[in-house]
Amino acid sequence: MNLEEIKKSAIEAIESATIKEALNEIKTHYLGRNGLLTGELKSLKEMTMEMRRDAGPKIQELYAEIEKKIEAKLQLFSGSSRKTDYTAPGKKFQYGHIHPLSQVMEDSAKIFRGLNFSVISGPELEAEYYNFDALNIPANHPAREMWDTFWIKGEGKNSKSNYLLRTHTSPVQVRYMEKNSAPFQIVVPGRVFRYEAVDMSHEVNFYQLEGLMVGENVTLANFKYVVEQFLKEFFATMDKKIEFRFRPSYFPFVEPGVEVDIKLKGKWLEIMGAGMVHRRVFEAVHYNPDEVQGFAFGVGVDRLAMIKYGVPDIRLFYSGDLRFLKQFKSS
Ligand code: FA5
Repeated sequence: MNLEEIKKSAIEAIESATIKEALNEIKTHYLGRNGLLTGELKSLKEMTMEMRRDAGPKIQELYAEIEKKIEAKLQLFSGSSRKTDYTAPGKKFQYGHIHPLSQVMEDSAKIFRGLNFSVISGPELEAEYYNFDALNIPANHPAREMWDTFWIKGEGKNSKSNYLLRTHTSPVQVRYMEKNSAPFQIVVPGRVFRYEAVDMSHEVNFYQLEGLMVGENVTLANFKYVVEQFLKEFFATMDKKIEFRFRPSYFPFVEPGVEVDIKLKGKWLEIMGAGMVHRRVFEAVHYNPDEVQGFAFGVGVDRLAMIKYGVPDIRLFYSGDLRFLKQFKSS
């Protein structure tokens, strides 16, 4: 092999090496004690002075060039003692997926959009005024006990500057009506907080979807239609027909008030509170209760998800357990 050939084959070998070990082998092959170039260097001894003067620097130059190229490439592999084969197929990237509760909120919002509702949001850190007072739940009223509250430290001067973690999405009704006039129909998906004991159907942190439709002639019959449409569409993928019932109930911000239950494995599970907006709420937002009327509802998103996916315990949604969450991958 002449020098040109050695150079060509050495460079090709270096360029195609993909692991550190291959480079070390190349180094031995060309520059090692019995290497090709080392052999060339040794052969100088047998040459005449004149030939040596010509060939010597060329061999040394090539020796240095190859050494430099090997070192440069070795640098690329430094830092990892693992044998890395850069030609091996890559590891499959694990894509995450949407959390079942987010999915249920998105699905629900989509159904309501289809029913001509707008999707609105409101703050999780809420003023006492919006969470309670404006919803006809004055301070010291026993109805406040319906919602065990996480209060924020620091006394505000009044209920507008006294803060809490909202116990329901209903305060957004007031916030929306303060800024917009009827007629309208909105839904408000969001996170709510309650200072209560956790069990299989109660969490301290959960999600609700509020609905509010106000106009001149909106009635409870309209609510019944909307809720039926929603439940039918939401549970359309379930093989069994879902059964639900309306039950009279009490919430200070509606009159009359109802609760909606869904039958699950022979048992009724409460999924939402609802009713016709109370005139005091309209008065708080300076609407004329003799000119408008409407319905409101607040549905438990976690409960909807539990029913749809057959999840027996609400705590599973917040467990962060991948064995649980991965089951919702294609949903
Ligand atoms: C309310 O929060 C009212 N704001 C609902 C409402 C809105 C009534 C508009 C009238 C008009 P309630 O506390 O019942 O009501 O909660 C509503 C739904 O949230 C319940 O039906 C249930 O599905 C769900 N829910 C309540 N507490 C919890 C909890 N701790 N964990 C999970 N879901 C809950």
